[in-house]
Amino acid sequence: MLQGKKFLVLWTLILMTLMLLSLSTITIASRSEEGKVRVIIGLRNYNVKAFQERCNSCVIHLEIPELNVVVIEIPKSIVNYLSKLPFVKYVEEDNVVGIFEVQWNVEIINTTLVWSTYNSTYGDAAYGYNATIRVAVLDTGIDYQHTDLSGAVDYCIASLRNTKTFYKGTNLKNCNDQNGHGTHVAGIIAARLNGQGVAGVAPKAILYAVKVLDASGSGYISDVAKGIVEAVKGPDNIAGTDDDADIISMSLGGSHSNTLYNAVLYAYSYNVTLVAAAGNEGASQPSCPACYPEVIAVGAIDSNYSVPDWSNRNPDVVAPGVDILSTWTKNRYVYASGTSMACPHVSATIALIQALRLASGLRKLTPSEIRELIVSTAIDLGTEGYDEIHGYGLVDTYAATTTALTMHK
Ligand SMILES: [Ca+2]
Ligand SMILES: [Ca+2]
Ligand SMILES: [Ca+2]
Repeated sequence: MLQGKKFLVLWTLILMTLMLLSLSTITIASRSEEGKVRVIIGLRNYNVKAFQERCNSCVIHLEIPELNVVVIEIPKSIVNYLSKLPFVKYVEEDNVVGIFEVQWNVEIINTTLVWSTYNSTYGDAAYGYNATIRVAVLDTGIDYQHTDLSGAVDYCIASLRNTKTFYKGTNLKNCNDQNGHGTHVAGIIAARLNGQGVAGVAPKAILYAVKVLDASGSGYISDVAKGIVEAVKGPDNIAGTDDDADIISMSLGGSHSNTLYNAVLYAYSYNVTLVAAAGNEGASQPSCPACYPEVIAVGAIDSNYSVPDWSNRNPDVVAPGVDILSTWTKNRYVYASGTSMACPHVSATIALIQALRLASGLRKLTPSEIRELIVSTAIDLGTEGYDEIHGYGLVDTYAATTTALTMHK
């Protein structure tokens, strides 16, 4: 209260001085920002330069002489008083104009309907959280310090070109992202629903960062295979336990490899669902590991439901993959395109499915059940039924989760 009163007295003095248009300057002691509001002052018969001269210790955050406005921070209690001053045309709050946190890509697959429908009954499971559900992101690492990924990563597996660098543990620094790609993918899955930045499809899901690609975005097939095996085993190094990854999300691809396929089969045998990007070569078939029948292959669509030329044909399903806004290194947000962006939409959808299944007292679905569920609930696009451009269609998070809660009871 005292602080507030002091503010008021101080500011009244300042404003009275301004009213007198005295040539003396004003000194304002620096204070805590508490109780202050950022306002735009539209000036009348008085230019910005003059305002500045008479208030040279005012912290003017911005001035736009062409519009005769200045931006300053003042105690909320004097806004009304200020607006009545003769040289003030108007005072308005300088509100934050943000991007919409929930972007088109999350809306178009009906994810917000999942959140709003199931949150009241199943709590955080509606946002992809369950104590035992983990999505392993095999990529360039994850910027785990990004404010929009706060608490999203709880384990690191790094297998990068050299067995000496192999790491498995909770020191997330070893899985930090020097590229941005992995952080973008992680954000599409699990960026937090926190009123800022963007939101992922499963904004309370927990991730394992599995760094198998280097700063340039490439890595050996053996690193990917090792990453799959280690993600399956999880922190306790035993496959088939609660801490195993449940979903392995692979926004990467290349040619067929026996070793890679065996790693896929290993994961599949432990009921880990695998999802991969179809690839961006405009090829007639998905690249590998998306090429394997045990892996859900995801192609890209844009916001007009069109599949770009570069999205490899014959995917299982398609998901948003053109101009997707997501998290990036150094706390940034970046638009990116590729089947790499499409893949994590499906991975996150599966996290929602499994978390909701467990929350409702049902068992987790097996990879083959998940695949059947994802393709059968997809929104058919293009020619009726399966077609080589859209696969079975656009993944529908709401239809998939709703069906998941009624099947295999
Ligand atoms: Ca957010
Ligand atoms: Ca385990
Ligand atoms: Ca179709």
